[in-house]
This record gives sequence, C-alpha cells and structure tokens, in this order.
Amino acid sequence: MFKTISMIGLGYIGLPTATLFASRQKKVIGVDVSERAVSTINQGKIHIIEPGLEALVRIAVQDGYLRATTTPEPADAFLVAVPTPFKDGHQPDLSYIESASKAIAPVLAKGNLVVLESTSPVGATEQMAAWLAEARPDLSFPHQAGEDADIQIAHCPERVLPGKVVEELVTNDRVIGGMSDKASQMAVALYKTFVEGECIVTNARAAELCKLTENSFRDVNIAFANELSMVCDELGVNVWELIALANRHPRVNILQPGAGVGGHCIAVDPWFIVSSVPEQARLIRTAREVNDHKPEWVLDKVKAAITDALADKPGNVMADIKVACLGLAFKPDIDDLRESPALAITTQIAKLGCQVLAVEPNIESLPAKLSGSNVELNPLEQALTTADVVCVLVKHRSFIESVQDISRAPLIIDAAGLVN
Ligand code: SAJ
Repeated sequence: MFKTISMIGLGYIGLPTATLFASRQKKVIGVDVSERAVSTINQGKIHIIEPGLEALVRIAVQDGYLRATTTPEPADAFLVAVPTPFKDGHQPDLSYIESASKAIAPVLAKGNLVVLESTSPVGATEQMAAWLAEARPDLSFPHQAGEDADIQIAHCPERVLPGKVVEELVTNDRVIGGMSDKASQMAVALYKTFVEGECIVTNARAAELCKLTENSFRDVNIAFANELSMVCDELGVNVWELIALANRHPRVNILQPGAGVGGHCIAVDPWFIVSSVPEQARLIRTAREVNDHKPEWVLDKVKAAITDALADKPGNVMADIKVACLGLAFKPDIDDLRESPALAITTQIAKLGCQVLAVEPNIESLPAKLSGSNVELNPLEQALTTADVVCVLVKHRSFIESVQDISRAPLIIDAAGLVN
C-alpha cells in the first residue's frame, strides 16, 4: 500500500522514523526547511545526536532508500513531525504544522494518508485537515467525507525517549487516532512496517490528549518529588533518603527531584492541556509552576554557598570565587542542552561575576549563551582541584563514578542527589 513515504521534518523524531522506514526497504523522501540538515543527511551523516542513528542513516542513504530535500514531492503517505512550541502565555504555536500542511498540499493525491506525529493540543489534527482542505478544494478529507475521503488523516504521537529513540521507536506501543476508521487502519498498516509494539486504535482527539497526558503524568510526579525536596530542606530531612524509604511501600513510587524539568517535551506539553481547559487543569498547571520554580530555588542555594565562600576569602572579592557546575545537559548522559535547567542555573551563576568552571563531559565546546570571559569548560578533575563551591546539577554516569572525589569539595550544593 505504501511504496513511498515522505517525512516532513527531519529532527529528533522525524529523522529516526524516516530512517527506520528506509531500513525496511521503503523509499523515503525526507523533507526539511533546513538546507544544512538536508545536505548532511544526503551525505549519510546526521545533524543531531542520537545513539545508533548515524550508522542506520549511512546505510539507508547509501542503499538509496533515504533521500532528503527541501521541497515536498508526491508520496503515498506523509508524516508530519515538526516542532510545536508554545507562544507567549503558554499558548500552543501551530505555525510549523500550518507551514508543513501548506507545503505538502500541492503534491497530495487521492489515496494518500497524512499522519500528524508532532505533539499537539486537542483539535490540532482536525485543524491540519482544515488547512489541507482549504489548499486543495479538489480533494475530499475525512471531516467532509469520512471513510470515503480522498485523503485520510490520523494522529499518531511519538512517545520515544531521547537517547533511546531508535530502540523505542521499534518496541514501544503506538497510539493511532484516525479521523476515520479507514485512516486508523491505513496508519496501523504503515507503522507495522517497523513497529514491533502494539498499534492501538482510537480517535484523533483521544490520541492527542493521550500524548499530553503521558508527559503531564510525568511532570506532575516530578513536581511532587521537587516539592518534597523543598519541604525536606525546610524540615531538615534528607529528601533522597526519605524517597528511598517511602518507595519501600508497595504502592508508592516517587520520582527523583532535580535541578528542574528540561527538554522540549515535559516542560511544554502540559501547557497544551492547561491552555485549552485552564479551569479544569489546575493540578497540571501547578506542577508546571513547581517544576519551573526549582532552578530559582537551586540558584538561591548556590548564592548562599557563594556568600559563605566569600566570607573565607581574603578581600571578599567575587571574581576570586570559583564555582564548579557539574552538568549542563537537560538530563543525565545526553549532550542535549535544549531548555536545560542546569544550563539556565549555570548562566545565572556566571552573571554573579564569579569564575564558573562548567563540567559537561558530553559536549566539546560551550554554547554561545555561556561564552562569557568568566566561564570555561573544564574536565571534572581540574574543576574539583580549584573550586570553592561545587554544584551538582545533572547526575551523569561519569560523576557517579567520581562521587568520592566530588564529595571532598569544600562546599557542595547537590541538586541531583549525587553525594547524598
Ligand atoms: N526528571 C527529573 N526527575 C525524574 C525524571 C526526570 O527531574 O525522576 C527531569 C529530567 O532531568 C529532565 C526532565 O525531567 O530534565 C525530562 O526528562 P525525562 O527523561 O522524564 O523525559 P524526556 O523529556 O527526555 O522524554 C519524555 C518522555 N515522556 C515520558 O516518559 C512520559 C518520552 O517518552 C517522550 O516521548 C518525550 O518526553 C517526548 O518527546 O514527548
């Protein structure tokens, strides 16, 4: 049924998904607005970091199954995996979906399936159908003709974990929400090309809310852990020990507090529920606020430690204080600094005027945001030798291996539960 598949958006989700179709001998046309991404992929290389992906892309391109372009071409199925950030006031920004819809509309043909994979507010798939219908009045769509529509449309949210994308794309179950039964059945057939998990059929709105629910569930649970860390600090209880103890209960499973919630998913998606039903989604909103507040709380702790360190320094000069920030990534063992609380905290510490020794074993150079003259990227051992204050912001594996050395630091703010 699907000889040629087109993936619109070749980012963290689109590229691995396109590559998996290509690895199953499907002809895949990848489309992206970035010429750099397109030319990198056409050389068999990748412009993002994801374990196991580069080798698959190289083979797919070499064997002629994957090709990238900036202009959409006709295909049997179109998958849209473009960003859905939020605008001011946490309102969802569907402009990338709108642009993608307008870009593919001219090449759509009777019998095509269009799948929206981007995490979206409830109603976005119907909105995409409306944009397509507006651009192609000569074709019929499911909101007009149901099962008999020329173009079938479904929502099939991605739900893979960055760092494990290639594996989880194959093994995770998929929720498939067609705008008609036919759309769902077509989408199941499409994903079964490489998905070994179950493909569960529902409608588009339920599929949209399901994805938002999964990430909101995690956000609420992390917020509970982060709130506990602040409660424990006030009450003089070690939160890491407390959680380990409480988790001995057979029906309690508390997540881990941290420097805050980062990345492009969990810190964003719950707002899509809040913005559509603000009166009802009060817990989800509060969880977002608790998690968004956590980096400021950590920063206050670091400031207090710096004040203590200053008191011990002859001359009391801020520029003489060295603060080691362990971890910049948004979570352990990845190089992704997008929406990273650790990066935000480190940037704020640098603004205080002290010397910042940033330790991030997963990157080779500092991001522009951190490029001040008082910030340098250091190997762990070097930072530990001179730091007056050590802040543990991310629990990278390599830090766990050096926990003895880290715990000898004169002043430690441990947001990640490494030394406790
Ligand atoms: N975090 C904590 N404490 C924890 C767990 C996580 O503070 O106990 C923090 C992390 O450090 C990070 C943030 O939360 O800053 C998010 O990390 P994550 O590992 O929970 O999730 P993501 O953003 O990498 O991926 C999530 C996943 N969703 C769920 O687990 C429900 C993934 O399956 C989704 O596909 C992805 O969002 C997405 O694309 O939506």
